[in-house]
Amino acid sequence: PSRNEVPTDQRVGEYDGVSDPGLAALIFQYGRYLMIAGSRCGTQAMNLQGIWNEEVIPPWCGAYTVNINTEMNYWPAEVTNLSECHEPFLDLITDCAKNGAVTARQSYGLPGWVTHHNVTVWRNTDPVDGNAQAAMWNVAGGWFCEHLWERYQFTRDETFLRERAFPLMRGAAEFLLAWMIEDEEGHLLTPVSNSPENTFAPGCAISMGSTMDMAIIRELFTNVVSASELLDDRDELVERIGEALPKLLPPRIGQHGQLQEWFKDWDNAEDEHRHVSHLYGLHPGNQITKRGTPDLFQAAKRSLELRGFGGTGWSMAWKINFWARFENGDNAHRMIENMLTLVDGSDTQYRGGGVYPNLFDAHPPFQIDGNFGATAGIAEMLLQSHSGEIHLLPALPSCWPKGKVTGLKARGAVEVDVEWEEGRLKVAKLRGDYASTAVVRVQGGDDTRVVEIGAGEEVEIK
Ligand code: FUC
Repeated sequence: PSRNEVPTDQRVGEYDGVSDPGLAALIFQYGRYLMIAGSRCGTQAMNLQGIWNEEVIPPWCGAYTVNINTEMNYWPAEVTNLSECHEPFLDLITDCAKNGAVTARQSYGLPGWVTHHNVTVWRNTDPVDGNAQAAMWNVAGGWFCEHLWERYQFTRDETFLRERAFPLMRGAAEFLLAWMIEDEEGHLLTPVSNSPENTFAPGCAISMGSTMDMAIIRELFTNVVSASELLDDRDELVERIGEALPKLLPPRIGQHGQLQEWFKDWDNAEDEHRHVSHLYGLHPGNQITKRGTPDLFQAAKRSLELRGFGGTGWSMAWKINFWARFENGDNAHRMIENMLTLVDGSDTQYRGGGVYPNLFDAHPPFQIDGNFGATAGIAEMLLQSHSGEIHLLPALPSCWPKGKVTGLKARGAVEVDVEWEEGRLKVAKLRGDYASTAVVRVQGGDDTRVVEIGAGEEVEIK
């Protein structure tokens, strides 16, 4: 019988990549289905369990954990062409900027707005009680702004950028600029931070300038300057943000050849922590790329190798995305395979991640973010556009020799169809509502070609 007739739990149990590529396609479409079902204009943004929560007090109180989980929920929104489903999260960001301005003023005596690692339906932006390795993390506003900027990148909606995104981006940057201090070498860095939920020694999580903090700030400041140029809207604050950029503490390579996670080279080579925050510049960011920053790229890869191929459900989903950015389709697929580990529906204790028999992501317990992370990761294996070019099939695994995908979205507001055979691109179609010039790379090749796409036209690449 066709694999589609086999019960899902059995398919998951038997998944080896080769004999049932349709299950990966199903996982991909399932994430889109969940997004359409769970996040529409006027609804709440999806939290840890989304609309599928069935408990009065769900795990982690059904919060928005914004040091990874909420953003991961929305990774597939733009790239899988569901931009309108992004709206509830963009609304949440807008609300947080209001409350976050009060938190910035009252808790820090600083301008702009701030959000910490946990938000609820009431949009509280202050740190929660409990342990500092989660709570003392105040760069969420920066990560939020990545979603605003990306929304513009994928849609080219300049009104959105001008009226909604830019004022929030500017305010988030204003807080972070005021929050940073200068070290003895003249670098600007965050004075107190963590690397979400990890520790560098037993009980020790707080230091200055963690790599993730600095990556988020560098990205935000870069995007504020770009947006201000695009909109021709510069002022004294934007000038100061631009001047701060070259002074930000840069990413560094540590003793294990890894991308250093902390201010000092405290990284433990045995550390398999589920968070891989120091690789923010690789994904979802775009500061670390194969061709732009080859040394940091190698170091980031070393870091990921050290973290291993396991983790909670969402952690494995993140690793699909990372390996896709490393243009390593087989390792990306290995993460899909690891994620497709069947977890008993009655199991709510953390014992290694996977999926439940209905394909819901299992942290465990149930958390919906891993589903969205997997969908985004699969998209990232087939199409990337974070480094100024449209890269077709950047991380195709050897077990998917033949296939096609239609209607993915690339930055620049270009819609992309791709078809491949015998592991090679057969044909791609690019189209958009706006005229654009795209630099196109195919399957990690050395050459790129420049393609002119007329407004409303479709261009074929063979
Ligand atoms: C963060 C993660 C946990 C879990 C929780 C909801 O604290 O580190 O693994 O996903 O959020």
